[in-house]
Formats: sequence, structure tokens, C-alpha cells
Amino acid sequence: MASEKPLAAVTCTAPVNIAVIKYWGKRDEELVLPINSSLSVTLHQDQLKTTTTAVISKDFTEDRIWLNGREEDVGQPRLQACLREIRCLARKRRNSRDGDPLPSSLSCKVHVASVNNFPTAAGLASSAAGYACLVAAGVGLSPVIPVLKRLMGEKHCRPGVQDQPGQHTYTLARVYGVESDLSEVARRGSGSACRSLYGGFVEWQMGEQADGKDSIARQVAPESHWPELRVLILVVSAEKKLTGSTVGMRASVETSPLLRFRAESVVPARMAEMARCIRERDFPSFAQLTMKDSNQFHATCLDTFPPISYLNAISWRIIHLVHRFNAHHGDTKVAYTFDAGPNAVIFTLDDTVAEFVAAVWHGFPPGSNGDTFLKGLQVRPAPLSAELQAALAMEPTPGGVKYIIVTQVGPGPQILDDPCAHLLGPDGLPKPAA
Ligand code: 2P0
Repeated sequence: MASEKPLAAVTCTAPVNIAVIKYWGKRDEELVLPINSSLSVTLHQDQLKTTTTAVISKDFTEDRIWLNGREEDVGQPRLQACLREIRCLARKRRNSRDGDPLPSSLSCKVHVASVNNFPTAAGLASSAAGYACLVAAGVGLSPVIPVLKRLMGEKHCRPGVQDQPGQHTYTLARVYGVESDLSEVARRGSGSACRSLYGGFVEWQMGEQADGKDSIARQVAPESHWPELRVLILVVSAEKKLTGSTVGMRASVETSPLLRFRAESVVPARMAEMARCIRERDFPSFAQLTMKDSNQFHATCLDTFPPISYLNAISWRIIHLVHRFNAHHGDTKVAYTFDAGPNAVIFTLDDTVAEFVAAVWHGFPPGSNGDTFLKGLQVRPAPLSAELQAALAMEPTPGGVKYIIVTQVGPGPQILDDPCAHLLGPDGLPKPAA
């Protein structure tokens, strides 16, 4: 049991992001600098989020971390790099405030606990949300939050979503201000994590400098920009992928001429075009570019030697289903994108969700889990027309899609201003699960 009260405890939440222009390949592995820029959509934390509590105390003798209730090795190099950068940033901030009478807490050890509100077994990338959340909570531990709140006044700390009565939230960027530093720290944990520092639509500019100072994430449009946009996650497999992203992209950089061509000659124009699609809410163009970029990313995986394959037979059936759905309508109403795994992420507009869900239900009928097949936002049931069923021309594959998470674009990390939200108790150990 700790003999003293913790010096500081902060709890934050952070979102998952899905890239529509993919990041694949580093030009500097140590600094986690990409070979191309990327652009992502931040998903809503009501459906998918990581919550992290970080606590510092003079009593702690070592850094410790618990992920989803299990203690993990704190010595992992990425985690170490991230913690080191967080301490560096905290020191920098403290030094920049002349005469600020802050306690010297920077040498203290930290305890961190992190949980996802979605099953890790869903096979969804959680490292981006996880590291973004660690940065949000960890940087908050330098006594920055109370000081900034005092200096800025509560009126500048815009209250965010109120999860529960009495639980105030503050947007991260508002509280911290300086954005480039945070990008750098999050990136050191996992490249795509820097995109989870913002809500809405986010680009990660690759930058040119060798030190990575200009390799930063920034918001292209806020979460309120395109309210009709919906995101469906079709969970195909919960299995751990054969080739991790870091290892996979290293192999692609070393062996794929297509990846080099993509980074140099394709992505720059696509970044500009995607920003335009989002700015003008041009769904058909957004959808087509999203699918093309996913396909090119997977083509570079196949161009890697030995080849990497993340899609499985169900992924391909989903791809065909989407194209046939669009062909039936004579319009691009739905888009797919796949990351380093077989699960599909679908973009569509709210008026198409019900019909597309009916098509998926037809193609991949659930087994005994019909009542839990749809999770997240409510979908009003819609029948599948005989014409669309004929156009899909699919022999049903029962159980091919395990379940669907229906969500939308959401905000960036939030600081929960309520001690009850802490995952760690005053002794710095995980609170017993309620
Ligand atoms: C993306 N992915 O843009 C791409 C698309 C996977 C496919 O970012 O090595 O976990 O930690 O920087 O961020 C996955 O890569 O890799 C990823 P590291 P990360 O979302």
C-alpha cells in the first residue's frame, strides 16, 4: 500500500482511426517517420475507445502497465520510447514556465492501466488508440493540466461529451495547445497513433526533415463536418495476424518496387484529392478513392517478397458484395477498406445503412447470434429486395461475418475530470472490476 497520496492521476479516452489513404512503410524506424502521408477517419468513442489511467507516486519503485486487466512487460522498446518521450515533453514544458512552483515529479515512476471498450479479440487495431491514450494520460501527468486549467480558466477548457452525470471532459488539443510535440510522442509508440490525437478527419503529413519535427498529424475537418457518414466494421476474424504491421512494412520497404512507386507517385495526388472529397462531402469520389487506396496497399503487400496476404476468402466476398451492391444502384453508395487483417471497414451514408446491412445479412447469415449480430448505432430493419438479392448473386456463407459494429465519425481524446473514472486506485493498482 502506498504511504503517500499519488502526486497525480489522470484518466483519458482515445479513439480508433481508420485510414482511407494508408500509411505503409517507414523512412526512419527509430523516429517512426513514414514514406508517405496518410489520411484517416476518427471513429466514435461510444462504440470504440481506449481508456487509460496514468498515476505517479514517489512510492512507486518501477514503471508498471496493465492492459485489459493483465500486467504486461513494460520493457517493450516502443513503450519505453513513448514513456521516455512523455517524460521529455513534461520536462520541456516545465522548463518553459519560468518560476512555476511545480513539484518535481518527473523522476517518479508511473503506473498505467488501459482498457478497450471493444473486444481485443475482434482483431481491430488497438495500438493507435492505445498509444494516443497513453500520450494523453501520460503527458497530462506532468502537472500541466491543473496549471493550464488555472491559467486558461475553465471557459477555455471546452466541455466535451458528458459520458455520465458529473463527468466533465476536456478536449486534448485545447488543454495542451502545442500539437507537433504530441504527434511526435504518439508516433514513437505507433505511427498511426498520431492520427488518433484528433477527432473528425485527420492527415498525418509525412514531413521532410530528418529529425521528424514536421511529421505531424493535423485535423482536416471536425467530426461535425459530415454527419451523414456512417462506418460499419464487419468482423471476419478475431485471430492474431500472421505478419505484424511493423515487420510487414519493413519487408515491403525492402522488397516492393510498387510501394516506392506508390509513395512517390501516387499518394501525393491522392492526399489532395481525398481532402477535396471530404471538404465537399463528395461521397462517390471519397468511396472510390478509399477502395482504390485499400486495394493498392494490399497490392504492395502482395508485391513484397516473400508476399504478405492480409485478406482472406471472406474479405474477398465482401469486396464482391460491395461492388455488386454499387453496380445494382448504378452509383457508388458503399466503400470498403481493409487494414493489416481480414476485417472490413465499410463507409456509407445513413440512408444506405439498412439496405447494406440486409445485403450483408443475406450474404453472411448469422448463426445463433442473430440478436447480437448488430452492435453500436441502431439500424432500422429493411427487407432485401428480390432485385438486389439477384444482383448480389451470392451463395450465402453462414457465419462468415461474425458481427457488425455500426458507428460514425467521432471526437478526439478526452480527459475525464472525475476521480471515479480512474482505473487505478490510490495504491496505484488496478481497481477490482465492478
Ligand atoms: C494505416 N496501418 O494507415 C495502416 C494501414 C495498417 C494498414 O498504420 O509500425 O501499427 O507501429 O508504426 O501504426 C498499422 O501500422 O505501425 C497501420 P507502426 P502501425 O492505418
